[in-house]
Amino acid sequence: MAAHPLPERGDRIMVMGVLNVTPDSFSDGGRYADLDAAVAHAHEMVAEGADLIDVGGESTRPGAHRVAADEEARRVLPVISRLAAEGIAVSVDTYRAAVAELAIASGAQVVNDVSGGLGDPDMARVVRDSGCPWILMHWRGHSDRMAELAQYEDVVADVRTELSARVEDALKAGVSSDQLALDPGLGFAKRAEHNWALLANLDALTGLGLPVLLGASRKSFLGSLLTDAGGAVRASDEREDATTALTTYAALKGAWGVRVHRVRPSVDAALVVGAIGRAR
Ligand code: PMM
Repeated sequence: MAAHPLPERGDRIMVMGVLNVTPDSFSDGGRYADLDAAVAHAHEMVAEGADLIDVGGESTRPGAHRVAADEEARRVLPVISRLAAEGIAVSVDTYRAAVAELAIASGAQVVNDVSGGLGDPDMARVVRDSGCPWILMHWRGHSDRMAELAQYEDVVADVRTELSARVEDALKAGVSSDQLALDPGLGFAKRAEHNWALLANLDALTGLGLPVLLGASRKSFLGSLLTDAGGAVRASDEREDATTALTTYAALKGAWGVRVHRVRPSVDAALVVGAIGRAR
């Protein structure tokens, strides 16, 4: 099938709304496990301007339990089928080729792969055969090993080199460069200082010439920045303003899009940066 690139808009960067259909995701876990509730939440995000709904069935939160592929499919496929039938653009957040293949058959238009292709050797074939866009996130291993894998010589250079290798592998497997996008994988085998360094040097990734997605929404490096007077880490649903600040930054730095839990503030921020850019 012919490759089709990631969608873009002329007025602002893209905003991907997170729809975790898992009982244990760290920020919205359990709330959208029920099909109707999940679909209703997707509608809310679309009404607020989401361009893409990212449906995931396995939490990637540090220390989260992995689920079997059939359980992951059982969680995501009904939601994807319903949303796709209603004309809503969907990405599937999975590193499993079998789940991605079923999701694409159910109407998913994008594969959001937190393993950058490392999690399943068959993913490149599925992506190549479908022609759909493939977001390659920087990843070093599953959640249970993330802390020990957060060792870098130079985090910016290392992430750039490792993501470039993922791109090479994809191209060798016959995937078209038009299909690819990159993501630094904030919080995945990265301590707070690694995330800040990657953000400060985002040009190192955008300079690779592929669309870049940032997933900073509500992550713990924001919680530890925003400690209150007593030193307590800010709760995940109170990290929205910081998330919006990073959407503004992503838009200014030329990212393709952001992956967020609350859509409207990021859409607003993206529109503001877009309007300033057009007035130049
Ligand atoms: N983060 C999470 C899940 N999927 N996908 C991409 N491309 N980038 C990310 O940063 C990313 C992701 C984990 O966050 P969640 O548990 O809040 O969904």
